[in-house]
Amino acid sequence: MTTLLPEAGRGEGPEAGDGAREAAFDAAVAADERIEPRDWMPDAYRATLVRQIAQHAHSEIIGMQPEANWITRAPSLRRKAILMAKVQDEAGHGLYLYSAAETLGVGRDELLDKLHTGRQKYSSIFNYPTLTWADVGAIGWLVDGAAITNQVPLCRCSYGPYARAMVRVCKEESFHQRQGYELLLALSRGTPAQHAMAQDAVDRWWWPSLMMFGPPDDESKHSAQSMAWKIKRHSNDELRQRFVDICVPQAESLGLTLPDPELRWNEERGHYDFGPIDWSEFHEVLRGNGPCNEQRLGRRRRAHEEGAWVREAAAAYARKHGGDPGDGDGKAAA
Ligand code: BYC
Repeated sequence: MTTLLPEAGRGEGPEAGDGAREAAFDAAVAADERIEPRDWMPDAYRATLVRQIAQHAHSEIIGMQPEANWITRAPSLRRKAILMAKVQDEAGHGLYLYSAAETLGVGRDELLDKLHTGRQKYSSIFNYPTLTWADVGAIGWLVDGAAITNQVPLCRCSYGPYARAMVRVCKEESFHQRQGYELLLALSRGTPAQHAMAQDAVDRWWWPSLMMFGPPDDESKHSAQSMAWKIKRHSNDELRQRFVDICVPQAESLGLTLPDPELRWNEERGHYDFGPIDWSEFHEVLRGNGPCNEQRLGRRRRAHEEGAWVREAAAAYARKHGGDPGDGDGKAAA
């Protein structure tokens, strides 16, 4: 953003109070300029971004677990290499996003602590089990597909570091979605047992994928403000509808059906109608009662504890070489 002074200087004169800084912030958002870390921003804007970016980062690293479950059992070397690359990409997305959150003045330790103690959320979708190899395909096609639908508009988010992180994330998610689609296509065209396995996975992942977009608009408490701030560009229901419209023809090409008898083209609306979502299931998952909540969080806490020695060694190395102990690569922070 160019019209706002950096925080250190902006609004410090007697003539520029919070009102003037807020007006400059509002004007920048209205003009579709980016807000950068050193710009003044309302406390609530900062808090909303920390909440959303942290939740997003947590989703990326928790999201590694359901798929990593299949790395050692991938059916071929090719599939194994692809899956390992994908899971590593998710770790990378987590790192970009934690870095984006850090630009808002929160430490990674603090965010991880909030995840581990249940004070911050991660996406509902990662509380479902991956029962068969076809689930890897269904996650790629549906879960990454839903993620792209949600995240492409976030490339235009008003907060610069989040928007820029999303550009690379979306490119990688696009590869993930295609690998899932291709995997399901191979199964769908395979033996009857393989076809049935693909259909079963789609049956189980379809509704939870629709829930990823969040509660319906009339129950979405943050949407109106986040859209006014241009953090979100579309409502939860708009993105959910966009996703359904994309998936129906893709399911047809895959030779698979979506588990919704009410799914049909509505000429008047120019969209597919779909059946009611079981929001009680979504709320149960958010309350910690999904099929895998305990397992996912337990595994994450364990991984963090088991990694303590790495963090300690990195900090000791940094101290020894005159660097910033918080800078894990040990390079000196000037
Ligand atoms: N799960 O007012 P609302 C990936 C919460 S990972 C859990 O509509 P908002 C991948 C919401 O936080 C991609 N909680 O909220 C990784 C709020 O609760 P709090 C993950 C949810 O923020 C590995 C309350 O419900 N994507 O792609 O305006 C392998 C009310 O909701 C969920 C992101 O994180 C949910 N699904 O809109 C494969 C995208 N939905 O915080 C793939 C970034 C809602 O007040 N996030 N809640 O206690 C967003 O775009 C928005 O935060 C949401 C929700 C659309 C998710």
